[in-house]
Amino acid sequence: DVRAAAARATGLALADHIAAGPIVGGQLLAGAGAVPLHSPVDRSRLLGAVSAATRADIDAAAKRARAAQPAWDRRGGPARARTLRAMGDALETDMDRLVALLAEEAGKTLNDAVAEVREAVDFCRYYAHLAERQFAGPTTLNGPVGEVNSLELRGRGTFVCISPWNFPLAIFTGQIAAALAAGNAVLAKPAEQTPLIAAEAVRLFHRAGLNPDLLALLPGEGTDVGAALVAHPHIHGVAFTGGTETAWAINRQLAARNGPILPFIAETGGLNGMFVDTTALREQVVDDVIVSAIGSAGQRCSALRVLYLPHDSADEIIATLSGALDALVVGDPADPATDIGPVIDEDARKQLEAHVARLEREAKVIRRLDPGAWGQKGCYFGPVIAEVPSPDFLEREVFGPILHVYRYDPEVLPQVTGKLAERGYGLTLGVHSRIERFAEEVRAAVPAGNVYVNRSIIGAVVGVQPFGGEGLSGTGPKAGGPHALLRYAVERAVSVNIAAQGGDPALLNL
Ligand code: UN1
Repeated sequence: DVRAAAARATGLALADHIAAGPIVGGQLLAGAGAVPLHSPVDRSRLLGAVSAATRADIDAAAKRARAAQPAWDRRGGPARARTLRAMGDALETDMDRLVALLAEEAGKTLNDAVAEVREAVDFCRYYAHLAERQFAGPTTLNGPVGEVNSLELRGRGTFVCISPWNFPLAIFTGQIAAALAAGNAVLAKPAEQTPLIAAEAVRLFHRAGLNPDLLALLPGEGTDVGAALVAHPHIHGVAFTGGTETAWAINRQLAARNGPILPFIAETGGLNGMFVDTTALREQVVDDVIVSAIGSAGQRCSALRVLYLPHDSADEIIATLSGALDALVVGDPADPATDIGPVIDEDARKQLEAHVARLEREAKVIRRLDPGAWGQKGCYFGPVIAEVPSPDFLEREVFGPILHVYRYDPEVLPQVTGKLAERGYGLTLGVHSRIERFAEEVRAAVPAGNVYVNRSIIGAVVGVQPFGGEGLSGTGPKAGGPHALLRYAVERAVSVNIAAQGGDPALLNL
């Protein structure tokens, strides 16, 4: 059993501290300074150290990427797919080690860590499949007699990929796999909290046969390295997953560049709601709400933030939710019995505590789970259920295990959905009802890239539930969907006049 093996491996696998830093041309460089990395599970546990990329490292990586990319692009989709599939296999082979590291560095529970490695594998295989299908050569288009028209997709050049700490392997690998599949080289900036797992992924890509010059790791603290990458003259696009504010900052930086207009692929936050009516199956609602709002310590952009309950069933559902919260086990993520691990760091915990203070003043905290001794050891935050006095109490995403409940009057449902829609996010949306008309009314009123009916609102499966939002939640294209690679590529239409050669469709092959 992989989970048990990973549980044993935790601690053992990390006995030696890990060094992460800039990886350029396959070499780990000294970078600037070495910052120690502590586990959010136990802040006294030193995991390793990371050094930031310097300007010179970034320039060197960009230069190598620029030199290596054209040949990678010319190899074509099917050849690139073979490398991506090898990466998928390598991730699978190293599952135990990666799961152990995810538990230590990111505080992921074993279930979440296993799911995350699988998702990284899925991204590699799915994008390999798209590369084979969409990048195998020009597509012939119908056109006027006397012409041959075709359309081909090519890589843009060098993509900057900036990824978050909450899916430090799956999203990190997914962005890179997409950019590579489309024929690009990549300069990857991992989240500052999770450089070790990112370094492991980069090493695996290289070991899977990828020319090291096509993928550099450029860690950094704060925004310096990210800003230097986005401003770099030799990049051709940016893919970003993280907070909405950071996406605005990147957007401003891109707008200030002269020269080519670069594509910006952003996947950002959500203010995700779930609407329940009186016909919903209550036990199912409770299950799906706990998984969506409290599972993964609420640290998913897809997580449920506001639950809308109709007056008539609110008391009963809230009571059952409180009981379900009490039954959750907060603890060591490497212990298979644990449901909720830590939040990512002290900053996150402080921000969440500040939000709880606001809830205590302006709303009503209904239930809170006590993390017990873990609260002193690591960055643990006791999950909260609170009742809020207005449908638009929450202005923006609060990233952690806090469920806000609002009781609504079904008579004024359009006002309630309207208030949520006005916030401008559009990521996930849940509906629990056995009335189709209710589900349709909610769907029509609230923008969302991913709508889930009578189930949890997290855990989009690659290739099955293409994931990504609109408005304040991102630009698309959806990750793990059939159009995922298109903005990583340029399209070229080629029209050849064959009538001028007496109708011979073939150009002379000289
Ligand atoms: C994120 O949390 O940054 O559907 C996005 C899900 C995940 C969310 C990833 N794919 O829950």
